[in-house]
Amino acid sequence: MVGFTRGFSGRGRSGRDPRLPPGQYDAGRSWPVLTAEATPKLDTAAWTFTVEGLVQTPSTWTWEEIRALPGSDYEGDIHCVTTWSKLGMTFRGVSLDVLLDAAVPLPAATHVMAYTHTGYTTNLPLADVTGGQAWVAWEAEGKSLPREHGGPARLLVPHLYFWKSAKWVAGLRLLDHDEPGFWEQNGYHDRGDPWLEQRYQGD
Ligand SMILES: Nc1nc2c(c(=O)[nH]1)N[C@H]1C(S)=C(S)[C@@H](COP(=O)(O)O)O[C@H]1N2
Ligand SMILES: [Mo]
Repeated sequence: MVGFTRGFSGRGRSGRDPRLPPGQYDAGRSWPVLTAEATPKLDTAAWTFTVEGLVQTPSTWTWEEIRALPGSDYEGDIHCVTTWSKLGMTFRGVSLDVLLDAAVPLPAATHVMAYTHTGYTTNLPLADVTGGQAWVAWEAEGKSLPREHGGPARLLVPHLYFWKSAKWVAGLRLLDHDEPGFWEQNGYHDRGDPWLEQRYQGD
């Protein structure tokens, strides 16, 4: 007479949370900080976000302007290549769809290089940052994004490993080809799908 409630715990038969991609563990309440550069102190009065490169209308938003755009939420999980995941996170920001719709990608655009106010970069196929899959996020867990987690705003691309979610994001450059960003030049996988365990080049 035991075992009937197992399915209600949200765990798989193995006891593993089915939201965890292969090779990942649940970090629980802790949210590790992973930063290659020094954490900047960015003033929102001088902060901007730009969409440029292969677009019809290169566009820059100030902090006030981007905050005035229609916001949306992400509720779900994030996965770091160093094997921690955090389940059931909440972020708020603006969908990249809204920003890209304003700038209008040219037909030749296939990839984006996300760049930051600190010099960190990461590359993504345009198809991974459209269709409701990516945000410029300024809130996490109902609070302003902490500085060490990329505040005032970071990129959020939660279906890929978290190194793609550039902290202190400053803009997107649309390209007609792929180009490796900071970690991609240093051995990380070009795309980084956690469900396919695309951790390193060659995975
Ligand atoms: N600017 C910048 N963004 C970055 C990084 C970084 O070093 N610099 N690290 C990436 C990596 S490897 C991860 S796992 C996440 C970590 O975000 P967190 O510190 O908020 O957990 O940010 C990503 N974005
Ligand atoms: Mo990471």
